Amino acid sequence: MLKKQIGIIGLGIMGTNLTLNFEKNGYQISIFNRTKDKINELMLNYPKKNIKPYYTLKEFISSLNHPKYILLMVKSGKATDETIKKLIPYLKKKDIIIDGGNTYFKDTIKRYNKLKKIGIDFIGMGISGGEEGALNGASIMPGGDKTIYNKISHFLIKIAAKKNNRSCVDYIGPNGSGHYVKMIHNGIEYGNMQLISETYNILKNILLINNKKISKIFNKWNKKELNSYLIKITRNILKFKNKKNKYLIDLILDKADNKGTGKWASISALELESPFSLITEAVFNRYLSNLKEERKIASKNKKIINKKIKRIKEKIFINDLEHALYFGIIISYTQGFLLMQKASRKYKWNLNYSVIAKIFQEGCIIKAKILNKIRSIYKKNNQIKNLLLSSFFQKKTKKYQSSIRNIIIESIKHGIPTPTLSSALSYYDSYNSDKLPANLIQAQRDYFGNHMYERTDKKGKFHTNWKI
Ligand code: NBP
Repeated sequence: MLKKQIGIIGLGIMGTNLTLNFEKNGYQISIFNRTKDKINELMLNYPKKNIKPYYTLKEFISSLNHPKYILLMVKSGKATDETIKKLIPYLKKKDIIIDGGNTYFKDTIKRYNKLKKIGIDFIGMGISGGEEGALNGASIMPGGDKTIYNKISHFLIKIAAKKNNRSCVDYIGPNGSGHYVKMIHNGIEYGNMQLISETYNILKNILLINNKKISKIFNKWNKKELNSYLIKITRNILKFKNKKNKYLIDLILDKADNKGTGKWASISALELESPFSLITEAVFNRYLSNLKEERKIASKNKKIINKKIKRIKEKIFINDLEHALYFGIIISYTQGFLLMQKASRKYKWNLNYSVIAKIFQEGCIIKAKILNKIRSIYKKNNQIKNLLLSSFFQKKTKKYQSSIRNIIIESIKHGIPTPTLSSALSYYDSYNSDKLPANLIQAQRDYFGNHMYERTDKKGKFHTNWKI
């Protein structure tokens, strides 16, 4: 067997860049794509690389020795099913299919079970980092049988991003767990992006400061605890000017699309009954942003309050904003990791969260300094109930809570929306409350639906005839 031989199907941005990454690492690559154009384009651009193009699936498969390693980088969903169906007649037992697409984890579980029955091994593998990660080192989350992971780990380690000489790849767990973790990664990405966009909006519309200065503020923040890939690219975006010397950010329409992974994560949170309010708010706000025409009409009703905060307060306000953003980011990761904990129990995946935090530390969109802390907290105790119970985040949130309150109050006064910042604080306030008004909800449910209630003074379930 040629150990350094891999077949890649699907030559979109990701497939093409992963092909180049493998090649760079000494692998011989066979490539195939549904339509010929992408194969020709890749071969034209890189004629001297150790890449072998095939124009039929049969030739492509024949070029690989048994057991064959085949990486699918096609559009998730129907395209993945169709490709697997076409592959099966050419495969033998012990051949390995790796799905590197953004696949819904329940589809991965189904495919894993189906292929297992015919002896074909299947790995559902989340990949993050976009085209840059695919080319120079991605964050990789493989799920499936550990024995199969061990067979492919040698090449995953090579193409993964590196952090302090550690590869950002490791075995995640059985069947759909790799794609689940990638889905949560994307959920946290939605949360963090929305939080950052809210702080940008506050700087722009409360402090009325320009893009250049906002970029400098993000640059400063990026040197401290907020250091992350998303803060870095925000800094770069805000200072970017087009050929006409205009800030490009000001020419971009305020509508944000999505590819559905944030929605899947929120659906899973509802199914598993795990609080995921911040990330779901971020998903909802993408939908809200798309109601551009309605918002245009409705905005005529809103009284514009454009009173600039007094200059003397500006420094304190920016400091508060920095802390408020960090507070929000803490809650975004907290809710993401909590949901993974719930899913791990439900699907019996036995996830290791310090390993997951390690994988997120380089090559992916949510890489951030905070992950170092998260990693060490879970390393000490993989079963900690909530990151907010760790002494580090307990102290941080306690210290920064007055900042986030100030920011939200000022934003409300100015009519500036802070859906995720507010959600972060509400979650924190609820989680840190010994008493919530759920006693009243219990009573209401019992009143209209005879649902019974529990008491503080006695054990058991009780019903009251409230209407007399
Ligand atoms: P796309 O998601 O746009 O997928 C394009 C590839 O899917 C092309 O090779 C295309 O072939 C193939 N394809 C389609 Br579309 N329908 C097909 C079908 N019915 N049968 C066979 N092949 C079909 O490209 P991408 O952005 O490179 O993403 C690839 C995978 O990686 C996706 O699942 C994506 O969600 C995931 N991912 C993307 C990113 C990113 O940043 N872009 C990051 C992480 C993961 P064609 O050329 O013949 O149309």
